Amino acid sequence: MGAFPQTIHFIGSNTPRRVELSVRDLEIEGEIPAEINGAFFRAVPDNTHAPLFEDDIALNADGMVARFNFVDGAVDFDIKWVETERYLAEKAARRRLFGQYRNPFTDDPSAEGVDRTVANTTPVWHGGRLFMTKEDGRGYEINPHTLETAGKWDYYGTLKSETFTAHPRIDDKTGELFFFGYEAGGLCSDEIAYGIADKDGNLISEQWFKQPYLATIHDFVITEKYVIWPIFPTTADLDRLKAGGAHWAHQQDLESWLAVMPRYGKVEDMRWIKGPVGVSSFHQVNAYDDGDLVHIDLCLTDTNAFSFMREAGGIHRQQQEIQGALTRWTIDLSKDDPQIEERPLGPPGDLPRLADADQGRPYNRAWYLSMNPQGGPPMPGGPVGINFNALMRIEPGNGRLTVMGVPPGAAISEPAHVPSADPDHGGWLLTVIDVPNSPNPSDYSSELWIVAADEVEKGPIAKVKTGLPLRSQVHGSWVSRAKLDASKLQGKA
Ligand code: V55
Ligand code: FE
Repeated sequence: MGAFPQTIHFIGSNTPRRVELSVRDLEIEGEIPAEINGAFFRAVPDNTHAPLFEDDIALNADGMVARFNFVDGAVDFDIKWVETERYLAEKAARRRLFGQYRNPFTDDPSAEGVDRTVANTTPVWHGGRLFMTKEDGRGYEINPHTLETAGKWDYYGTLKSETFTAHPRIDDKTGELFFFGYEAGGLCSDEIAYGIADKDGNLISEQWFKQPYLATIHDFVITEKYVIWPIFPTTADLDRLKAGGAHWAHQQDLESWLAVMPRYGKVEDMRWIKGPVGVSSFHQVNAYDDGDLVHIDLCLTDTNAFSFMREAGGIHRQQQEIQGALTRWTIDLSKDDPQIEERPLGPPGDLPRLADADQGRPYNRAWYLSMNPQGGPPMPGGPVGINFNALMRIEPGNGRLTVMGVPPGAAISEPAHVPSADPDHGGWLLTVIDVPNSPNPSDYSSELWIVAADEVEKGPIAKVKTGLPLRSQVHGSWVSRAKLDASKLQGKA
């Protein structure tokens, strides 16, 4: 096997770790609240083999599924590869066969026809099943007890879309899962599929529509009445792919769009609202409707946050120069020609977390990650290549902001939220913190911090120490013990 490149995609918390393991009874500092009973699943891109290209990126790494399992105040840790078609083909070949991120024209000829998706982005729990998702393919079902891969998920053969977003939205009240897939008809298809699965995990509708240009659509939002796709001008081009180029290039001169329709409506009733030029957002916090008004809260930046997507579009800007804000877009659907009204809600940042019960409804708190320049130089690693070092709690109604920092040089990853049954308690956040051991950026120890969700400024109430340097996650999900006990796939943890 070749050597790993020494770029931001392979150093710091992106250092390939490549180990499947199980550790029982992790060291705990403090006490785990009894209500934290269930599993925190994490999607972790890692590398089974060194890449074919020196400029390979973390988003192109193979999916691992990790689990912190909370049982009677103890915590066990496990991590396992997702056995995708791609993983199995490379395992058999004992080498890397797949080339650049989302470019099959750069693959070894022996990989032709093998599904390229890596299931490395979000663990999704719905209808009693766990899925590992990546937006360029369908999800893979994982046994939540053994972490073994059960196979690709197609809703009992009924799904038509070839892709499934890593950001479906679940309405906590109805239990329905709303999802989409872009490039739904295959590589560089301009079709978007919009689907709804009922609370039991059966596909009840799937409709297709076309997007205005071939954009990456990473996330979307629901409200009680509507479904909305924010579409930003980072576009794909089949000829560029055939020439061995990048899948995505940001276009700074192109307008953004909002596609809005009644969530149980027909795609023929889609309304298209033009948005600002050149902006980008990978994650939206939430949205809700209020009469004819719809509010959409986004982690917005003035250009694409991923350097490789900017550079493919000829945009050369340092990561630190990128401007942004947690932003509210409001539209008035009673108007014939609604315009986007924009106002800032909070400092720049990304990887937002919402309490499940607040999805698509008026809400008074959310959490996200940001960068505190006083925290020292950031640890390299994470999906973008530079880690966050602060956890923010925001009250979007009044702008109240509280912050939790981390030790100097440490990295923080997206928190999961564990609700409390006590209506006067805001629940807890679980977040992995990578704490440096030495000036070598690959030398750190990963800890899971437990934080009172409404008192982040007080810091952790408990720390679970893995004693290991874990590779950066992308997204994570909390699943309660009751849901795990009732899962469709069973097996010994
Ligand atoms: C993102 C993550 C991806 C991807 C495309 O966070 C976008 C954004 C982990 O994979 O393939
Ligand atoms: Fe994401």
